Amino acid sequence: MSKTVADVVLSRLREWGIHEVFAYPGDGINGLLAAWGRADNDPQFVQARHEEMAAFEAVGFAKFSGQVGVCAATSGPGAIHLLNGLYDAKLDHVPVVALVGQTERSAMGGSYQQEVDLLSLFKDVCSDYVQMCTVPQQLPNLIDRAMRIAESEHAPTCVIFPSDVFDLPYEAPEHAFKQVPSSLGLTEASVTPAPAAIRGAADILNAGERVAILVGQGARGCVAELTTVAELLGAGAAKALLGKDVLPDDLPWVTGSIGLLGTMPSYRLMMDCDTLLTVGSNFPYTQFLPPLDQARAVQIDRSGKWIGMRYPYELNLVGDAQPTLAALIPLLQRKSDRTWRQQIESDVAEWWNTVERRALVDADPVNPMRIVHELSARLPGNAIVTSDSGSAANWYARQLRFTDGVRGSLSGTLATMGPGVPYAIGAKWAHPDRPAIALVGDGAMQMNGLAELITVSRYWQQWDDPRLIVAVLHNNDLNQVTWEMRAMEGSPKFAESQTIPDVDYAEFARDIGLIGINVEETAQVGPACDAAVQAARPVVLDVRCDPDVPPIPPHATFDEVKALASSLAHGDEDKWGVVREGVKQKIQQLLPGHAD
Ligand SMILES: Cc1ncc(C[n+]2csc(CCOP(=O)(O)OP(=O)(O)O)c2C)c(N)n1
Ligand SMILES: [Mg+2]
Repeated sequence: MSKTVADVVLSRLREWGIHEVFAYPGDGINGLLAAWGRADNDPQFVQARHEEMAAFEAVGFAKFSGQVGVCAATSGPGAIHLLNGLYDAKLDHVPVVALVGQTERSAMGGSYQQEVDLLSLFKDVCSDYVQMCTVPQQLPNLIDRAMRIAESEHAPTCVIFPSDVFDLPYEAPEHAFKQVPSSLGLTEASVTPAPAAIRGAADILNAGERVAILVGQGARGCVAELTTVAELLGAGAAKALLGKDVLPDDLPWVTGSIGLLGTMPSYRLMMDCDTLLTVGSNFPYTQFLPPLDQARAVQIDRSGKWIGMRYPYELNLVGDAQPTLAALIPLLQRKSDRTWRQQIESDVAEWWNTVERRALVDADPVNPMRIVHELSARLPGNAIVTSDSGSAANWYARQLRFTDGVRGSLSGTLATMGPGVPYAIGAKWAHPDRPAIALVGDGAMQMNGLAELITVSRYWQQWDDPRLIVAVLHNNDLNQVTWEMRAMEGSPKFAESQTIPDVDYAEFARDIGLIGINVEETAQVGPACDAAVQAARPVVLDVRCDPDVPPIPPHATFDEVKALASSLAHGDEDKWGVVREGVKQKIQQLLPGHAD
């Protein structure tokens, strides 16, 4: 039998080094599925429960492997389900290729069943590249460009196939008019700014007395350079959420996360500095950067498209982080006055004490910080940690102490609920030999996580290291919303909206062949974490957490947190209604702008 278009789609993916496609079937891609069968499931068809989760798995795979993630879905509803995951890729700058079916060419434009205008649907999310394949000669170019653009632009791309096109006999493009032959691969490029621009940056940084560094995911792989820069400048470095695993937390000058989910030393670093160096970050919350007229600032970013926002930078240095920092280092003068650096290091040391004390505050039944704290203490050095959106993101940002080599991520920019478990699954395809740990709220479990545990139960035996731990923050509440309502609206919890049904997550795990551990009280937390990190199969830690522990903003002191926690610990709604004004004021005093 001659090759079909679908055979060539799969063989081209193989030539690109793709070993897995996160997918869900349907008749829009039946021709592709038939080819998959002929290809002996190479690349592996990884079956998600829902196309959104297939897309999240591709995003997680791409984030943790550094390679392009591929997902596939059928026409109409399948394509629509992909969208949120693809937006997650777009907003966090992650390379993902989506392969999507469409109704047959003969039906297109006929308002046919499951016919959706897919070019328009994907136009925004895959704005870097979305194309439809209508004749065989468009291949391999469409696949090649989708892969190359995803990789070089760090963006999602999409190729749409009317279902009958998959079954057409393949014909390669010829050496002829209006034919587009294509080629595989692309090499890595490295951008270094012009020497004069580096000199300009060095002058600004050398003139400062109190230098702050902000790192994001664009600074990945630069621990040595950043350490040297920080040492020379006597600086400290704060981390944007997606840059949490870019610098280890055991370096004494690393102040941890910044922003709403940030730490006290990061806040002070930014508020008190006179010079800012931002490397590979588009951290959005300007109010957590230095006051606008206070600091002279330099930004390093790989692309002119993303540089210069968020702060009035004096110099926007377009370049990759590593070669730019390497070129900068010889021009930096070591600051002899180390007072600023000493202050930062003492703030950081004090902060880690605060983190521990907060985690040890009694709560009813379990303080959510405690479970994250105990997991942090047991994190294998090669762990990959994911978090869902919700209160878990606060604890991910503040409580976890990453050592060098630990990877972690979450939906940083879209901040969507739902990717915690799928990201961890994607991580297991990126690194089957590493343990994955997901921090997930019970709302996110009910939205996506429970379903995707079924995917875990289907595949875990193929992973070299079978450990995938899902820590469920079981508070029967959409707690992040409840706290936002209290803090921002001064409103009590609206139970109709935020109270969620009680589910036994551990029992569900046990029912599908995983290990499920119910953690009902604080004394069980440590032993449960021990069991999870030693287990020989995936584990769900179902932790009954106190919804009255506030995911408090960064500059709160330990005593303030404790007072808040205990004033709320035993409150019912009526009592909350009575106390809420006082608590609201208290919280607002802790918000930025009231920081003094
Ligand atoms: C898809 C989506 N829907 C809604 C939201 C708004 N949102 C952010 S956090 C959150 C609550 C999360 O609740 P849960 O998963 O139980 O975590 P908790 O905060 O209770 O720990 C909601 C509804 C969102 N970010 N994404
Ligand atoms: Mg919850």
